[in-house]
Amino acid sequence: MTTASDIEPVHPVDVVIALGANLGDRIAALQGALDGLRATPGVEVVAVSSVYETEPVGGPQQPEYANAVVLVRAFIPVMALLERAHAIEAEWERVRAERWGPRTLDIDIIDAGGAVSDDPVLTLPHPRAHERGFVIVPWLEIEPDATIVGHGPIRDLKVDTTGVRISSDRITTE
Ligand code: A4P
Ligand code: MG
Repeated sequence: MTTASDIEPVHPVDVVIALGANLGDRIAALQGALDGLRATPGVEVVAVSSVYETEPVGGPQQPEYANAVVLVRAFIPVMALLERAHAIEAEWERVRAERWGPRTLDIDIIDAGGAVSDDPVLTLPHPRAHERGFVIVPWLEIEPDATIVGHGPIRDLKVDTTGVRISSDRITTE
């Protein structure tokens, strides 16, 4: 098995992070995630997408999500960034009750400098990102020339974008 620690990419590494929330004050949770990432030593936020209002994909019947994508430059190991993401989720009292179920905050690492890992703790690129409009649409907005290892340019992906609508809500680094 290739683990994330085996193939830790050369630093600094550009990391694509997807944020999602569909319980409670969703925008406050997304903003809290962004603030938490910004406050992380060795992490610089490079770009932040608009917020998107998205229909839930998979799981039980659940409320609509607010989703956004953030690009960061990481001077720390990607595994450390994942641990930080879990800590930020915990601050928002994320309860892992049900896979694909509703959550106050979900922080997924989508891509880390093109690294490939099948470690279940940190799978890279994120194995479902290439088929998800709620990831690809916001990612395209901030990085139109991006590619996903094994899937090519994200602009060429045939993702279902119905149910992905830009929102007037904003999260910001200001
Ligand atoms: N893990 C492995 N690789 C990664 C990675 N690249 N990034 C591990 C983040 N975590 C990764 O995650 C389960 C385990 O995956 C963790 O222990 C972590 O180490 P989780 O966040 O507890 O579980 P989850 O999010 O419920 O599962 P999963 O498989 O990550 O779900 P998805 O695929 O993220 O789907 N619909 C809309 N419209 N918008 C959404 O945001 N999100 C989901 C969750 C479903 N439907 C959605 C949305
Ligand atoms: Mg997740």
